Amino acid sequence: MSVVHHLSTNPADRDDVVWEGPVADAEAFEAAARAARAAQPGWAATPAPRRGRAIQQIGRTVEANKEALARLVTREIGKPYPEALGEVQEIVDTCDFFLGEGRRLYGQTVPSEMPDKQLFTFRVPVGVVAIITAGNFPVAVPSWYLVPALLCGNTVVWKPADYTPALGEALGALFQAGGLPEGVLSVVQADGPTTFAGLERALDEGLVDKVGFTGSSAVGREIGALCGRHLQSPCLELGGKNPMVVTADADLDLAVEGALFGGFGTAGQRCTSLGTAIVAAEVYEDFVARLTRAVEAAPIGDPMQDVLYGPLIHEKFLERFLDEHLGLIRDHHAVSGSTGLGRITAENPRAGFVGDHERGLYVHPTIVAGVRIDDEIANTETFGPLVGVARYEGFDEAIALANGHGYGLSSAIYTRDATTALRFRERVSAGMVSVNNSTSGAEAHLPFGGNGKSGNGSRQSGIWVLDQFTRWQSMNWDYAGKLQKAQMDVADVDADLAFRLEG
Ligand code: UN1
Repeated sequence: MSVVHHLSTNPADRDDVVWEGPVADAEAFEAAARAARAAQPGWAATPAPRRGRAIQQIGRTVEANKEALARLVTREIGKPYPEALGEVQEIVDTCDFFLGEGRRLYGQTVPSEMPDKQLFTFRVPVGVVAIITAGNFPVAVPSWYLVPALLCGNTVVWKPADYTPALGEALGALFQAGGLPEGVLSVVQADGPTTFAGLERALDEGLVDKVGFTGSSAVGREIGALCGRHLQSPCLELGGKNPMVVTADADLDLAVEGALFGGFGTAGQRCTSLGTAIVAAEVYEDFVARLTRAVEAAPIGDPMQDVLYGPLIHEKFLERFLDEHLGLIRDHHAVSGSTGLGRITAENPRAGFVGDHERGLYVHPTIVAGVRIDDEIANTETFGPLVGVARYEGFDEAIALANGHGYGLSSAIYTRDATTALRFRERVSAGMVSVNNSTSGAEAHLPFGGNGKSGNGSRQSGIWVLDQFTRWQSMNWDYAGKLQKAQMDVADVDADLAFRLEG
């Protein structure tokens, strides 16, 4: 049998090999799920405060390795170093939140409708959890799953993105060093189709009880269908086409700053990245001109230097950006923001580029103005440094543009009017709404997730994710010493329903 190898290279320096090693086949994935199944009862029997203590130690271990892990994030996916530090901080924040949950993980006591009887609820672990994550947040987003899943008493098989194997190994090692018992978490390096086949086998064998997936809507649909056949509802965090509405009364400087970071930060490769800026006709020209100036002036290049964004994460994102997303630009659009379009090369240079563009996967930032509601570009997630700008006349049109694509992850409105902000909150289909802030940069303890093509309604982070990784069990305890029948042996209240007030 030939052994398949993963190879990851630095997208800012293609000669720098970051990781090379054998990858798992479908049997190996299934075996990991079997080992997780064997370890699960022991971990579930570990008192929750002790599991919380393990989460605390993991948080401290990650914190002690913050710079090293952030450097590896920059090296393996080209995320600018300050953002990479933020990404690692997000793991620490997640651990900080959940370490205390080990001493809460509350159930309830509930009154019974009968005497001498008491009702209770308990959170119980789901069992074995399979987590499959994307590489744009190669360590923070996995921690959103791993930390609460482990805290709740589940064991986990985690498949990192196939283009971030070094980070998968590193995060797995940090969790292990933080004191997890053997077999509680295993990291499986595999490609997508192999993982899918392995997952299918594990589900058939009854070895997996819950799936968490962050990635494209297309793959999410497949995973949702597979899990549905096994009567499971996965936690799905999928794509976005995140709108930002700019009203006529908005602070335009603030809106431009938000569009610059939301649209071009992380080279537009967040699921929360800005898709289309939807701008009131009165300020449309002004907004496009200001955003163009800001994007033209933004430093782009070597992610270890002070830049707005570095390379695209991997060849597959580069190819898709060049071949598919830029191909959505039409004659009625106006393109601006750089000294070229597409890949940055010697023949197609970017003025002010920081570092050596020849070594990496760099593309020009692209503003596409004149976007209309029926344009493909208004309805397609363009994972990369590309922002559409559409003009609107009335609020209804702004809402139609904001919701029309069928995604519903993040959204933003820039306005000085509180009523407009609240109306937007009410009518936008997104699971997350920013007011006078960009679409990206959600804090680690608010519910994170989307609707429509962005997910199946699951939410991560904070207390809300506990419902993904535990199931409610209810208990009733009758100490009357005789059988009391619910709904039947219940005393009624005498009331005079014919009673009316005088006059
Ligand atoms: C993602 O791109 O999958 O809200 C997650 C944000 C980040 C997380 C993005 N905290 O932009």
